[in-house]
Amino acid sequence: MNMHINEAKRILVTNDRGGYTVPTDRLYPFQWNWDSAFVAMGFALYDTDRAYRELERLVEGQWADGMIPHIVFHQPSDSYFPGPNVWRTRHSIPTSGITQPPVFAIALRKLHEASGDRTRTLPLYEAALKWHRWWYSARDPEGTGLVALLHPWESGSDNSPAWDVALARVPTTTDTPVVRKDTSHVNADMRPRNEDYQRFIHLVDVYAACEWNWAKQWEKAPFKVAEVQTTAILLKAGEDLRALAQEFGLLDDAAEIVAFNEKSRRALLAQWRPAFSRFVSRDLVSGQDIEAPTHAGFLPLLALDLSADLADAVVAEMQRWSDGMKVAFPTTKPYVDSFEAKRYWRGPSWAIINWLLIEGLTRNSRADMAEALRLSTVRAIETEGFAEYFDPITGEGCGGLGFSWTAAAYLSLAA
Ligand code: 9WN
Repeated sequence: MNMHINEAKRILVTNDRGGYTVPTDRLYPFQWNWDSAFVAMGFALYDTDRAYRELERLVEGQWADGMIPHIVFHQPSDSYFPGPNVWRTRHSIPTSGITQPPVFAIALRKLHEASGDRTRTLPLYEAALKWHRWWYSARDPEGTGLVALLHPWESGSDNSPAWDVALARVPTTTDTPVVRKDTSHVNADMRPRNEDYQRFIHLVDVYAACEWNWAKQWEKAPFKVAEVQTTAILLKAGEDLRALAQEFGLLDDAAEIVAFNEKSRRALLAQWRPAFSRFVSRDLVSGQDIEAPTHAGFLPLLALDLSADLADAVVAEMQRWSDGMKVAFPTTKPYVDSFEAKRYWRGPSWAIINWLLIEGLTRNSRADMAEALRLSTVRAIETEGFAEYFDPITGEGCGGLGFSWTAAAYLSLAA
């Protein structure tokens, strides 16, 4: 058997903390939302019971309004900032107060197909539907079809150049002292800057002062971005949720989900910009398009069936970004001013983003590019190990090591 597969499984065992998986030891000592969804897809390939546990433990953190938080603090740890005392959310199990990309229902459908266990899928399906309803009410109160993020951490791509303009408006003052822990685990040059952290925590202070009431937050938010990557993931997850509703004979639910999906499909298509050959997000504070060239502009491939012309344009642009890279796919267009090959979401390649892009390329019948990206990802991991992410130019593994979602991506992509 491929020894890397054994190693990937071993990492998932090492990072197990009792039915849930931490992203990596010390740097991220809690349960993260979209990390767990990717991990569940990895487990679904060989241990469906453990995959269900991963999602069940995440749902323990779900709020009464339907939100599934981006972090569930199951057990205390002092190796991460900001912890529960900064979030001040007063949920029965301590959680953060913001969310993360809704990969959950994508994982749930794959898991259900692997297990056929309706009894175990159904409560998770209900949790997912509540969460999708939350997205469409709390994060799109005007019914545009694009859902908005109120914090860069909600994107999962924390310090992406996509947020530079919108985040610059957020003050650097904080009521909470910023006591970073990440830079004691990982080289500071690979992490967001101090100024970013001050703004991240300013936003947490603003929302804590709203007592985490979503309507108040919507009104007060100094950062509000209607985002194409999150909407694309929500739409794909919505398609999967609808398939489950249909299979379970829940026809009212299915009709409700179809309406969500149609709205988002139309809205995403309207964000296509031919001049850039990609989709763009919108800054809801300024009303402007976000033109920064990041990978998010290609993520709609995951959820849309593009016309041949559009797909050709997307693939040609993706190829231009990939040319000369040792490991595709760069999260920022190589060599523009904001590109930094090792700094987190400002250029590096991430196995989970590649995983989503591969699914999108396959859906849109671009098998050659999907295969090239798959091979590039698998090779990077086999050469450098299960790093958090990779320098696209040198291929070097960066950030945390023994990373759970890189292991899960490998299990799926190497198979
Ligand atoms: C904040 C756990 C998480 C990922 C995110 C990634 C990073 C956290 C941080 O780590 O974010 O949520 O403290 O840097 O950006 O995508 O879910 O792996």
